[in-house]
Amino acid sequence: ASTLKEVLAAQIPEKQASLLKLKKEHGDVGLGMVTIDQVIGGSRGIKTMMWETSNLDPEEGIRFRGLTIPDCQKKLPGYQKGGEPTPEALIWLLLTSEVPTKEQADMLTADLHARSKLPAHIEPLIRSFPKDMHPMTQFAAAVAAMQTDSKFAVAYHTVNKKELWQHAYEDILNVFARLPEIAALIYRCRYADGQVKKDLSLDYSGNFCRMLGFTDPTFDELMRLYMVIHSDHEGGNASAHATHLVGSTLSDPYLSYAAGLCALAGPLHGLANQEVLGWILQLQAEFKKAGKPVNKDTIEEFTLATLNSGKVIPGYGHAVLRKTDPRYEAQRQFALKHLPDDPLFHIVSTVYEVVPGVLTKLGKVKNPWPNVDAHSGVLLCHYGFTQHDYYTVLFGVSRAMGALSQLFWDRALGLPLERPKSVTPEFLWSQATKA
Ligand code: NMX
Ligand code: MLT
Repeated sequence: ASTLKEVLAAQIPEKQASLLKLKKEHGDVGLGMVTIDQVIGGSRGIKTMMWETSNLDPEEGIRFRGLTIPDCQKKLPGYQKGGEPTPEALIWLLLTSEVPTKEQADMLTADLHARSKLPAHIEPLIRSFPKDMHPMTQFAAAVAAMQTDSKFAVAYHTVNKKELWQHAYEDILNVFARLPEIAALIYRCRYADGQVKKDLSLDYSGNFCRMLGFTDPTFDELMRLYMVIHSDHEGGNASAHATHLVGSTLSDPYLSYAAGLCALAGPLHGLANQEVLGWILQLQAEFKKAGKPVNKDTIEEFTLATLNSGKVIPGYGHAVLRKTDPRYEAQRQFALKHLPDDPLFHIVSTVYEVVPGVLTKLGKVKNPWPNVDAHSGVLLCHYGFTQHDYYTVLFGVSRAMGALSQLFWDRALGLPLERPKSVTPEFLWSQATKA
């Protein structure tokens, strides 16, 4: 079988030619007008970036290279027959747009394991961080610090720019390979004995779970599903966009993804992963103290109290989606299969029955339905992974697959520096009064 790099090398000339033709022959075709509301309102809906690894439909949700999550579960090879797809298989799909064979996915597992050794200064750096530094701060700092190893940064000064993609490829695969150990070190130093034990006889996720200290094979399956569904969400989400933007300056993949992680650490984005579980635990603790039952009425009261205190309900709403996130549904199916009687799962399900109605009544929330973050914490908790201030790091290990697969194509296609035009409020007023 051809290696991943050989498959990609063979695809590049045709894709470069196609993009050139599109730009040359159709470059002046308009894609819709931009309103003042969109300029003030976080660029919602403006089509401003090309992203090929995935696409998000407001009603249907995400497709990775055209495949829905259930399609991926059916078509991508798993670690075990009939099990969840592996992240390695998804990386192959995201990069090449081809469904890999089991042999190809295994070849990539071996390649990632072979690349996984951290630069010597990374472990002491992580051990030196203050124990109370947020895990996402540690993660972003450690990924940026790995930049000493960047082949792309060196090649920028030494090779023809047409060859840069080869060096981007090396860095990107090295980032994929090393993120799990960095993440595991952060976890083990903060919450355990600081020791990380690898098992390279396993796949990428299985080995990650062992390094974190988890040994249950069902938890390995959960991690495979978790990583696949969190990998990519088209280009406009803040972490993918930040990676793409920084990468467009020809900053290397390490620094580009460190920027993506900084964006992911915000509570309106990936930090919602931790916020949801915090909210549910707070709900549980308050009800226990007040001797209240957990039911639809009490959850509605708690939801209203959160809103009245000027806070958002974490895990609900979305900038693009207008229906329940299929990533939520995939996790719900996992819960129904593996932990149907878990008390926290019951709370999550009751929250799902209550919150959309409450948010709809506010009259301003465009999407009252749950997003990916509304479910993940409860699944992790079930397997004893209770440290919720760490959860976004798992999201960060996963999001690299999408953001960096696209970054590969950004460099292979020679996309330019991203530099949109900003305008002043005076300009907007002048346009408003002209209209
Ligand atoms: N709880 C309370 N208010 C909300 C919520 C929510 N879950 N979602 C939206 N709103 C409010 C929003 O704050 C805004 O209010 P205001 O005009 O007073 O500023 C109004 O509804 C309109 O917002 P939308 O246009 O519906 O949403 P927008 O596209 O601006 O933001 C989110 C999308 C995801 C930032 C927003 O829904 C939110 O804050 N959700 C909670 C946090 C969350 O779960 N984030 C994770 C997203 C997924 N991820 O992993 O990144
Ligand atoms: C994501 O996975 O990035 C989130 O759902 C946020 C988004 O798509 O904007």
